[in-house]
Amino acid sequence: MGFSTDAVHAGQIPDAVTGAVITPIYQTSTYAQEELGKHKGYEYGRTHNLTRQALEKNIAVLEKGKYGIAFASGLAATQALLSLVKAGDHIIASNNVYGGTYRLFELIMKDYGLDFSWVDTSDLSNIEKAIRENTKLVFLETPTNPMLNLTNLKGAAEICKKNNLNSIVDNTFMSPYFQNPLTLGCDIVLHSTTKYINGHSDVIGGIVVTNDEKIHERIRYIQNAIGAVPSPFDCWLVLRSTKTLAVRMEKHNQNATELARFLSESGLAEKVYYPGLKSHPHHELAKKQMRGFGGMISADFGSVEKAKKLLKNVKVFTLAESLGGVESLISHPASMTHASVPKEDREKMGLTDSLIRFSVGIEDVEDLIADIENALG
Ligand code: P1T
Repeated sequence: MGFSTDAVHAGQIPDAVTGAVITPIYQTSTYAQEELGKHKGYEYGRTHNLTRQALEKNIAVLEKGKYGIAFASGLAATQALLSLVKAGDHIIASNNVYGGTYRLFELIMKDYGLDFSWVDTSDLSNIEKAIRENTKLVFLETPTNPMLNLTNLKGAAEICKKNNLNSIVDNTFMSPYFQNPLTLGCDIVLHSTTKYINGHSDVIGGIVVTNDEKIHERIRYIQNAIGAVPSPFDCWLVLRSTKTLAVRMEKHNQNATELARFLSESGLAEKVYYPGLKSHPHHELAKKQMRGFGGMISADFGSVEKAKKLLKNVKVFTLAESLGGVESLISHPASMTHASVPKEDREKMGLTDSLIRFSVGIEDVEDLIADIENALG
């Protein structure tokens, strides 16, 4: 089936009792058992929930994977993946990831005996050079948040296979509509469903997708044992949203393409980072491994004063953390999403104090362009 057909139908079984077309919200913490040891396969809400199962199946199909395991947030999903390694193991990670991922790895999990190397994975030789005896995982984010750098996933997956390492890809920025890392040979896909997959800025959630039975078994075990599960209502909201993922992503992509062109041609910004621009260093790779360029743009306005003026005066864009919703958001990564990253490391990758990140929504693009012009006017 095509993506949109799967988005609407995969994992959606009409309710057995009433025939309800939409999967019900099974808002229950436990299930009646007929007698000791005899039940319908549902024992306890943390372990089993049919609304959650429907969501997991739906997103697994969209990511071309066999198994989906849902979590209460993107970071809870990331944390669960670290249970694939143990104290003394080493992980290679993209040097520019979401600031919260950096904080979890570097400022929390390091204290539990894990070791991390942060490398620019857009150059595959950096991954090879960082491999040690005790390396177990390669954690990739592509395009990265907020610099929008790309990693060649096919090449990275080959290196991982050759060296017996598991590859994880945070695919949040592209959503399964524009990029499917499992089809490029990667082992695990991770999403913050808070972003494009839910798309309406009203849920915090995460999911892991894989084709590997052993990884699935381990992460499923962790989902229950640690218990960071999403609520049935949140699963239902996300399931409602995946049905329109394709149409939303098309519009995000179209609006961001126009806005990126405007920002770079108008001269309002000094540097514009968007994989769809020919000037982007990884534009050719973007055309190959993605089916669109997404809705995220970063731009350096050259001075903190100009950046602040823009953030203060926009009216259609909302100054807020997060991304991927139908409404356009604007943010200041250095002081907001990436404040945990040391300033020196931020600046090395171009994440300056005058960098602004745009999450381009699905409004009329003329209004978005006028909003930026007026704010700086
Ligand atoms: O917020 P949460 O659902 O826990 O997801 C964390 C996360 C993981 N991966 C990526 C690429 C992300 O962008 C995020 C969350 N990001 C933001 C809140 C933000 O404004 O960038």
